[in-house]
Amino acid sequence: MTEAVYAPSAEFAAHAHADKATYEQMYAASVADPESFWGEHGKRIDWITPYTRVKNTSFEFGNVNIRWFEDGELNVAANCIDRHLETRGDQTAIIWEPDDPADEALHITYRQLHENVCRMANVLLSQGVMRGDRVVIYLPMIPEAAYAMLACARIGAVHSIVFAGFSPDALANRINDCDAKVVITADEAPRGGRVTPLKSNTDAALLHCSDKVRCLVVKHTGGQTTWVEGRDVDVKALMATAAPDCPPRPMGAEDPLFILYTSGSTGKPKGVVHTSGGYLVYAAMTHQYTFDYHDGDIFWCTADVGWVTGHSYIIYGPLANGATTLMFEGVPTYPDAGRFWAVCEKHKVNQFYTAPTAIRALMGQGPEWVEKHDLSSLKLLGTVGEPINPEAWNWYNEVVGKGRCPIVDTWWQTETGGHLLTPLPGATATKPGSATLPFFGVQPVILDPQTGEEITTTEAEGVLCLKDSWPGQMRTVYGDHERFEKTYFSDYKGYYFSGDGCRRDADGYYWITGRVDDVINVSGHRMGTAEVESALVAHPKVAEAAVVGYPHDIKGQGIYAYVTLMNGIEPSEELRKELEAWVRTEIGPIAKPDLIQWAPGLPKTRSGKIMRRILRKIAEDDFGALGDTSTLAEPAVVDDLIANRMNRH
Ligand code: 6R9
Repeated sequence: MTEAVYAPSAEFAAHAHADKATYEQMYAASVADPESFWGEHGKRIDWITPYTRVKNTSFEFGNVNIRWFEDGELNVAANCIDRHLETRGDQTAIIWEPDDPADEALHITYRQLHENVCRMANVLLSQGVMRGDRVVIYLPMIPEAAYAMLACARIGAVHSIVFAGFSPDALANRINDCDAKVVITADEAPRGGRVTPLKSNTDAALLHCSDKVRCLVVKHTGGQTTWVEGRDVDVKALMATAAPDCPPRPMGAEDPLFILYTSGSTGKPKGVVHTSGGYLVYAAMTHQYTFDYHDGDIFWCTADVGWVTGHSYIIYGPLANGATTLMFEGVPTYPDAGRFWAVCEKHKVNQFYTAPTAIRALMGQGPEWVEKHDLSSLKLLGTVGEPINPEAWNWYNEVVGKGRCPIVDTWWQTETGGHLLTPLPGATATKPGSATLPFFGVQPVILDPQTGEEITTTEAEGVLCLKDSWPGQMRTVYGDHERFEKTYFSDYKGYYFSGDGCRRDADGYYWITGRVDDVINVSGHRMGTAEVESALVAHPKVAEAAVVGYPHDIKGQGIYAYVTLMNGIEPSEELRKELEAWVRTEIGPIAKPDLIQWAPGLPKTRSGKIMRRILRKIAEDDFGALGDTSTLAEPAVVDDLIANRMNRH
C-alpha cells in the first residue's frame, strides 16, 4: 500500500515563516548549538534585565536541573499586553464567543485587556495576594479567566487552573496541594445550554480547605449563590472601583508562572510547574511557526483554558505574538452540530486548532453541517491531544479544509509546554496520522523498552524519549522534585521519558502509538487509571477495582472498569448507576466509566499483582491472544471475565 503524502503548496511555502530549506537549516543550527540558537530566539520577547546565561540543564537522574535564561528578568503579562499597546492598542486581542449564539460576542482590544488585567491585579493585591502566592482559578471560558491568569503573572503570583468540569473533591485536593491563598470562581458556567454550579462546587470544596482561603466570585450568569460574608468577594464590583493601572513586577526567568495538575500512573495528580522566561519564548515561537501565524490573522484554539493547550495556545503564545485569539464558551454541538463552523464563518477564523475526538464526533453528524457555512477564511487546521486516525484526518482535510489547508498534527504534553513533534505547514509534507518531525531544538529518540538502548536505525519502534532540554520543559513537580525525577528520568537514564510509544518510519517521521503507562486518553483528556480505581474503591460497596482503556469510536479510548463487590453485596443496574454517579462526583464527568463489569475476582499473579495486560485484552474483545497466563494464581477467574465481557463486536 502506498502511503498518502501531502506536500505543502508552493504558494503556501512562499509566504510561510519557514519553507523546507529554512526548517532544515534552522533545525540543524538548533541542535548543533542550542546556546546560540536559543540565545538568539530568546530575544523574541522583551526582557527587563537581559539574560547572559542561556542554558543550564541536566537530565542526570538524582541531579535533574532545568534552567533557561536564568539570570534574565521579565514580566510575562507585560510581554502579552503592554509591549503591544503602542503599535496595536486598538487591535482586538481576544474575541469572546458566548455559549448562546444569540448573546453578543465581545471584541476586547489590547488596551481594554490592559485595563481589565490591571484592575484584576489590583483586586488580587487588595486581597493580600503576594509574589509567589498560589491562586487557584476555577472558571468557565470567560474573559475573566484570561484576566485572572494575566493578573497573576503581572504581580508574580502563580496560577493553577482547575478545569471547570472537575468535582468539588478534585478542586479541594488541588487547592490544598498547592496551598492556595485564594480561589477565583464564577456563579455558574453555561455550556451547551446547561449550567454547572461552579460556586456551589467551590463552597463544597472549601469545606475541606483552610478557612483562610478567600473566594473571589465572578458574577457571570447572575444565578443565585449562597454568600459567605468575610470569605466571598464580588470580583466585578471590586474591579469596577480598582485602579486601572498596575505596574508589572519584574520576575526572574525561572520564577514559576503556573502549576497545572495532570494525571500520571499513580492515583495522585502531579502539579506540573512551568516557569516564566523559557515557557513564554517556547509557547510564542511554536505558535508562530507551527500555525504560520501572521499579523492580523484570527486564531482559534478550541481547548479549554483548564488544559495546557488553552494555556499555551489561547493565552500565552498568541498574546505574546500580538495575535487576535478567539475564546469560545460553548461546545461543538450547541445549538447544533454546525456551531464550530458557524463561529469560523462569523469571526473569519484563519487558523483552527482542535482535538481528534471533536473531529470524529462532528464527522458522525454528516458533511452538511460543515457545508452550510462559508469557511473560505481558513488557511490552516491543527489537531492535538491524541493520535488522529486517517479517516478523521481525511475528513478534516477534505470536508473542512476543502483540500487547501495544511493540517498540523501536533504532539506534545502538559509537561512539554509547547509542541515537540509537528509539521511546519510551509515546510513539512504531511502523512495522515503522523506528527511528522521535531520542532527546533527538540531531539527525539526511540529507545528499546527492554534494554533502554537508543535505536539508531531510521526505522524504529519503542518508547519516545527526549535527549536534551528545550525552553518550554516543565521544571519540577510542585513540592516534590523527587517525584519529578522518578517519573520522567529514572526508567531511562539520561533521557526525559514521555510515557508514549512511538514508531519512526523510513522517512524519519514519528508516529505516536499511545501511552505505554497506566494513563488512558479519553477524548483527549488524560486520565490515570489509578485515579479512577481509587475513586471506585472508596465506595463502601466496592472491594476492589481495576480500570483499563478500550478502543472507543468517538472518544479514542473509553474507560472500562472491573469491579469486585464486598461480600454479600449483589450486583444490580441501580448499583452500576450509583457507581457511575459516584465517580462523577469524586473526580468529574470525564472520569465516568463507560463500561462496568462485575468481577467475582481479578486475575492476579501469585504475588498478588493484578495482570492488567489480560484485563486490557478482554476489554478490547481480543481475548484470543492473552499471552502468557502461566503465572496466574487462579486461571478460572479469566474464563469468568471473558464469558461476561462488556465490549462485544
Ligand atoms: C497537549 C496535550 C499528553 C498526551 C501525550 C500523548 C497524547 C497529545 C498527541 C498525542 C498523538 C498527538 N497526545 N497530542 N498523541 N498525537 N498529536 O494533549 O497534553 O493533556 O498532557 O496529554 O496526549 O499520549 O503523552 P496532555
